[in-house]
Amino acid sequence: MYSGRTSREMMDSAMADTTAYAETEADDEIVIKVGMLGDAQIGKTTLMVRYVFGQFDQTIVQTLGVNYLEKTIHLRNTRVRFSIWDLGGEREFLNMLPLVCSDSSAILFLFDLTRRDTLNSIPQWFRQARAFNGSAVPILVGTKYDKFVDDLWVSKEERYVVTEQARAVARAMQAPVIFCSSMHSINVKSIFKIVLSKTFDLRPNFEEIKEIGAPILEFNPRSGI
Ligand SMILES: Nc1nc2c(ncn2[C@@H]2O[C@H](COP(=O)(O)OP(=O)(O)O)[C@@H](O)[C@H]2O)c(=O)[nH]1
Ligand SMILES: [Mg+2]
Repeated sequence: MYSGRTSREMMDSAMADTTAYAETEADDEIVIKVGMLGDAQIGKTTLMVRYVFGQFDQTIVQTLGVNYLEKTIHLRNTRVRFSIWDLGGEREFLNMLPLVCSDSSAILFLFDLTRRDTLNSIPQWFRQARAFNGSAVPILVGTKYDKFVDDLWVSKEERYVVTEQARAVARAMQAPVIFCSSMHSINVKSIFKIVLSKTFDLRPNFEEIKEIGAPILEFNPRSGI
């Protein structure tokens, strides 16, 4: 279960497994640690559950501390094990930031597309994460795309403003930017494909999506300039 481990157990396993990007000799398995950061209630835990279990779970309880989940996929002849760490967004969990950030190959910086304040927080999350990990690939992820394109929640003008602001933040971080919906399963797998392509320096086998109002997927930080 995704919330079944105590932070003590996770701390122990983090210490035991100090290389996030480790190739085990017994089999061709590579472990890629992915950290997830962002304000509370933006859909971090929902996203990891959607990716790992393929379900949209509305009964997820607020993350107290850190959630940890794993998912193994196959890339050519290699097994790739994503080890995904999700930090509770409340400020009191900031002391666990090193646990999530250190040794991560990629860090997802998430914000809620329907709440500008959560995008405004990203530069601070980025600075804090960089203090513990200067080399992880950053990826900016806008959540709740289903709500973002609903006129009841977000006006057309607001969609334009948020998209342009997200691009500017992504450029400043030199990060790809992607909009997703865990509820409608839009771009969820693509996030982890971007993690793979950036980690292994592979050319992604899908096209960028740049049209305002579409589920944005821009993996070249300089695109859109
Ligand atoms: N409409 C919509 N709601 C979502 C989506 N993802 C998460 N939510 C809702 O947002 C709330 C917060 O989600 P949660 O995963 O607990 O956020 P966290 O605090 O960042 O881990 C919950 O009520 C979720 O059901 C999404 O893709 N679309
Ligand atoms: Mg959570």
